[in-house]
This record gives sequence, structure tokens and C-alpha cells, in this order.
Amino acid sequence: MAFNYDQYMRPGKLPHIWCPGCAHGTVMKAIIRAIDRVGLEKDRTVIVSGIGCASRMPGYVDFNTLHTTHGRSLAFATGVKMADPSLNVICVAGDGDSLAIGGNHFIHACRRNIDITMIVFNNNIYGMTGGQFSPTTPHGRLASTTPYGNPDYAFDVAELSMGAGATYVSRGTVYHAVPLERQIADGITHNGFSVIDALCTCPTTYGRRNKLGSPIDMILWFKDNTVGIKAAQKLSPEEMEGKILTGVFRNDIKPEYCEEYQKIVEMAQGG
Ligand SMILES: Cc1ncc(C[n+]2csc(CCOP(=O)(O)OP(=O)(O)O)c2C)c(N)n1
Ligand code: SF4
Repeated sequence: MAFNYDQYMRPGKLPHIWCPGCAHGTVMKAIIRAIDRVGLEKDRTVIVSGIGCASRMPGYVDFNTLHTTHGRSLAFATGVKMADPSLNVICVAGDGDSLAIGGNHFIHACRRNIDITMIVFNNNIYGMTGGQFSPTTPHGRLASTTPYGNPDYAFDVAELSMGAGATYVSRGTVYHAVPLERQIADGITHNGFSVIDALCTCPTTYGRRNKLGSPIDMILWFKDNTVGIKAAQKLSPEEMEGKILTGVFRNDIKPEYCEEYQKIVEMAQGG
């Protein structure tokens, strides 16, 4: 039987206002299926976003949701989690929201290992504000702020997360929607800070400007240009040239921040 998304949607907020062909809906659906897969209770689940097209997502889904200021989803989410560590807290954010204006919150959440699941809707651009380059816009690509090509080099979200200390780190794509769902589910059940780099597409402000074809072409690009981490082990450096690695890069056990903090509270109270 087809998956029933309706049970998780707010009908009054639909239809959504993402552009036709935008892949943000595919990531949203993977998140919903992941939540269903691990059996989270709606009333015990909080989804937090900042600002951006990706950050519209909590408006559409029927959980406890917080739509906060640009780049600040993790700051609000940290407050929620600290106030009640028994809640399931999920952050959704664009690459600009999480890694540019929110970059400082991002690295510190990674190093704290707080039990929050961060899903980066990585479409390589600032979609909502008309296509300025972001920290994941590849070198040489066009954006409204880089009309002659981006001189910067992009962050690898997974490498950055691991370097900063995140204990679950993976990368999926909207072409590989089922593995993406599985990674999000694993991130939710992981007791620590999880980062899922969800490669998605903005055909409107990024694809058109860079002549990347139709929305479907952009999604199919992931099929031909990504390699799973296990398959990559059998490929030569030449075969890996230009390919993006997907899969689970790290899944480590480390003390979780709220649990450690509670021990300090007990010590301070003479326990
Ligand atoms: C403090 C502040 N600075 C700038 C903005 C303008 N702004 C809104 S969304 C956005 C970028 C969104 O890009 P991204 O996070 O990559 O998400 P996308 O829209 O691509 O999903 C910016 C710069 C703002 N709302 N608040
Ligand atoms: S501007 Fe881009 S990211 Fe925003 S809704 Fe349109 S296609 Fe999606």
C-alpha cells in the first residue's frame, strides 16, 4: 500500500509554495517516512528550521514545529533539547542557513554531540533570496553574486561535520530517496549529533543559471555522479574523479551532551 503522508501533513498549509520541480519536497517526504519508520510520536517530536526555502518545511508537517530566524535553527533546537531531553529534536536547514550564517552554531553543535538530527537541504545555492552563492556552491559555478564564476571552493559538509566532531555523518541524494530515508532514520535513533547532507536541487535559481537542464535532469545527475562509499573502495582514483561520495561516513558512540550536563547538575546539587 502506498505510504500515507496525509497523517503527517497540515492540510491548511497546503498546497506548498515550493517551485515546480524543486526537490525540497522529496527530502521532506524522506524525513516523514524516516519518522514513521522509527515510530516517533508526533507530540514528542519537534522540527526546527531557520529561514529559506528548505526552512518552510516545518510549516507543512504536523509535529511541534519552530520556524526561527535565519541560521539559528540549531540554537533554538539546543534550547528545546536542553529544556526537555526526552523530546526528539530534528533541524532542517538549507546550506546557506546551516553553513553560512549558521556555520558557527553548526560546528559547535557538532563538537557538543547534543542529540539533535540536522538535515542539510543542500541545493548549492541561496534559493529563497534569488540565487546568491552559498558555502556549497561549487568552484566556478554561476550565482547572482558570482556572475563570472564562483572563486571560492565549496565545503564538503560531511568532512566539515566530522572535523567538528559530529558522531553520525552521512550523505544521500534525492535520486536515492530510500537510502536517504534510511540515513535520516539512523540519524534520529543515534544518541548524539547527526548530520545528514541531503543533496537536492534548486532548478529555479541555480539550475537555470548554470544550464543544468530540466528538474529531472538535475535529479538524474546524482545517479551518474555519485558513488556509494562501499562501491568507491573498488574504484581507481581516475574512476572516482569528479564523483561525489554517498553513504554513512561515521557512526560513533560518544557521551551525549544533555546526559553529561545532567551529571554536572547533580554534582552541583551535591548528588
Ligand atoms: C539575518 C538575515 N540575513 C539574511 C536573510 C535573508 N535570507 C533569507 S533566506 C536566505 C538564504 C537561504 O538559503 P539556504 O539556507 O541555502 O536555503 P534555500 O532557500 O536554498 O532552501 C537569506 C540570505 C534573513 N532572512 N535574515
Ligand atoms: S527557489 Fe529553488 S529552492 Fe526555492 S522553492 Fe524554488 S526551486 Fe526550490
